[in-house]
Amino acid sequence: MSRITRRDALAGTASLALAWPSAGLAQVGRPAIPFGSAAQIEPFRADPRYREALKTYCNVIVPMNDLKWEALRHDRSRFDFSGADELVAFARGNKQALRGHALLWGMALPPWAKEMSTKAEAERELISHIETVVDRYKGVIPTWDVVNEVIAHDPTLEEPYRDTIWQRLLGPEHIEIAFRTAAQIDPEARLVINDYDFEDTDPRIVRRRAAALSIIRDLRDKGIPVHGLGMQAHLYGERAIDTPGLQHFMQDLGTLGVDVEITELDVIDWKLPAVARERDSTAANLVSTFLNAVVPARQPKAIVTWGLSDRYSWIGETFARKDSAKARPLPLDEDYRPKPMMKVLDRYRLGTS
Ligand code: 9MR
Repeated sequence: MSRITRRDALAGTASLALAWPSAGLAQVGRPAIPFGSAAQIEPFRADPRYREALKTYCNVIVPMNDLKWEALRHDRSRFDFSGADELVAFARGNKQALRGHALLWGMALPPWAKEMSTKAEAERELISHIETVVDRYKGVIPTWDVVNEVIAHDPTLEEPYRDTIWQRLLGPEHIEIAFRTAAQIDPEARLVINDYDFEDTDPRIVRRRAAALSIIRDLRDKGIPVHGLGMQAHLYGERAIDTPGLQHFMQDLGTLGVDVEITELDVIDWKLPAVARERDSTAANLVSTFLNAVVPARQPKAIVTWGLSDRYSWIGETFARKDSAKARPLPLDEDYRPKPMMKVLDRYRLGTS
């Protein structure tokens, strides 16, 4: 499979996205942090206002689903890059940076991949998948979520890994294989371990932070390049942010020399009051508390929300409210009007204080 070239993407408009583009007007005191959103191919194709919002607010774009195995590998015998290529071309045309999500995940697999049955088969498929995908976007997608959600939901020190087909067939080595392969194909790429549930005070969350650190330390000890931890940050409206715990976590990541990125920010508002104004203000405060805990302790390489407008989000389906009110997890409302959450993000996006 050939590599995507400048010409393929969008004639003459894009510069190589090896570095983050300028993130806006930095003002004294607080530098701007590259801000962006995941982009879903269906509204991207159908809704011009969606595309406009991506252009207006983002300097980073993440194909939400189109780089997953389910999209790329529907047929075992050929890769389908059509959706990913469309989003990549859009980002490059607008001089936006890209993040790739995700080279390995236990979910969003095509049926044939769920049926793999031997170690050799899993290893062969994993390596050739990563080789093909990273090579195609080499020099174009500078940052990859190499592994997504490999930490157990409730890990122990003995059993930190999530039970997936990769873990069942390859054991913990699946993580090493993924990182090693990505690094071999694109030695310049920033390689990230991406996961959820790091933010609150629950003992399970404390164990998850410890598991992340131990997995990263283990990779580092083996000389495997891991550059960043992606914190998804699907924040629960009803849970309190653990500011000291997060600050400590940032320090520990710093000691390991690992950067942090916020990769899927949104607010799970299923248990918040129905009144939109109240919900929006609680969500904005939560995002503000979270960013205040993280950013001064370790400035993220990027802040990415999992969508921009409440019109399109996974939250309403996955976390259904008891009343029938629509979920309001994102910084723009259904009509693309900025909500209080966007004001909070503006401080980081634009570097204002
Ligand atoms: O938002 C994504 C949704 O549209 C997909 O159907 C789903 C399965 O591919 O994945 C969702 O995104 C997930 C992300 O890839 C990893 N972290 C959790 C996100 C929400 O489920």
